[in-house]
Amino acid sequence: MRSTRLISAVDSHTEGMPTRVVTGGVGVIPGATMNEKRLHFMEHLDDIRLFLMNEPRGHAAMSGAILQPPTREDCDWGVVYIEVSGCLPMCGHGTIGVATVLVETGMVEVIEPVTTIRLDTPAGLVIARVAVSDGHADSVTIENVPSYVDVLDASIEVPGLGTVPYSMAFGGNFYAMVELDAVGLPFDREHQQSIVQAGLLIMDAINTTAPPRHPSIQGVDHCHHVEFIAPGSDATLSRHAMAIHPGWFDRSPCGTGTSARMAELWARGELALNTDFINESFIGSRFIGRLIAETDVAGRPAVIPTITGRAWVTGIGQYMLDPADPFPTGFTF
Ligand code: PYC
Repeated sequence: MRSTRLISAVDSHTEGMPTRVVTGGVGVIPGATMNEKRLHFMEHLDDIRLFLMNEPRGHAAMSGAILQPPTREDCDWGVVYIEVSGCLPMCGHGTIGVATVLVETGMVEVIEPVTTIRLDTPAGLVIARVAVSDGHADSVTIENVPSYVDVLDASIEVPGLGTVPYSMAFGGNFYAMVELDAVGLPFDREHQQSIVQAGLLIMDAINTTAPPRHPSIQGVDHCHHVEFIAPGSDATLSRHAMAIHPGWFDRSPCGTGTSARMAELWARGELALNTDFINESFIGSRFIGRLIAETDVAGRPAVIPTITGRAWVTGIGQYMLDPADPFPTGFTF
């Protein structure tokens, strides 16, 4: 057995969506902040992401998180998120997976009934409160970064689809929110190919003519997520299909997408602070969201969301690269 690379990871899933939590083998990524580390990783170390996310070690909807020493004194761990699409500034399901793994492997001091973990993410401080009983992480509530509406009730010309109404909100990533009815498609996994194709066309049109840009997080300047809202959704219970670049669906209810959706509902006056909001994924799994405070992002009205969900450890792996392996960065299919 030969290997020129050895990466250790604890695999988990959060409400159906995988998070491969990398615990060793990457080293300390250069950068004075976690976002600088993210940008450095994207430019110089992306082969590690491709190695871990692509087939044959990963798959077309693979996601992960690389543990790092924090760059802020007020945090316990730092995180660089990886997935098939690139490196997100923040990932909600991934953070719930990271917090679960940190508790269940004893990589943080575990306190029952609640273990609080402060995470340094590229998008800013995220606090994870893990409900623990008998050493088991039962659920995780993350306090996310400030979330806000970028554009409310805009429309975009999309080749092949015509005029599509949408709103754009930030919840750790930018989300275009589109009623599924507006593109004439049913909320049905049998139509997933058509839904994801519509999502990619909408992303393309937005990124070409009206790309969003975060005012203070460098390199957050495009839309790679379209949250297709199912008919009958409201500010109490919403169902959606989350189409993600380059062509897959979030299996979880998407923590940053739930945050963006709550920011939108709050901006419409439909969701008050301290009120439960249930967000359901395309596979029927759920997160419970809440808005706990108002704030601002560079002068724009914003809110602080919390997201509660569950994750489960699925395996422990050591990922190796045989020097004769013809696919050192994997492949997509
Ligand atoms: O949970 O924030 C999330 C997320 C982003 C992409 C996939 N999941």
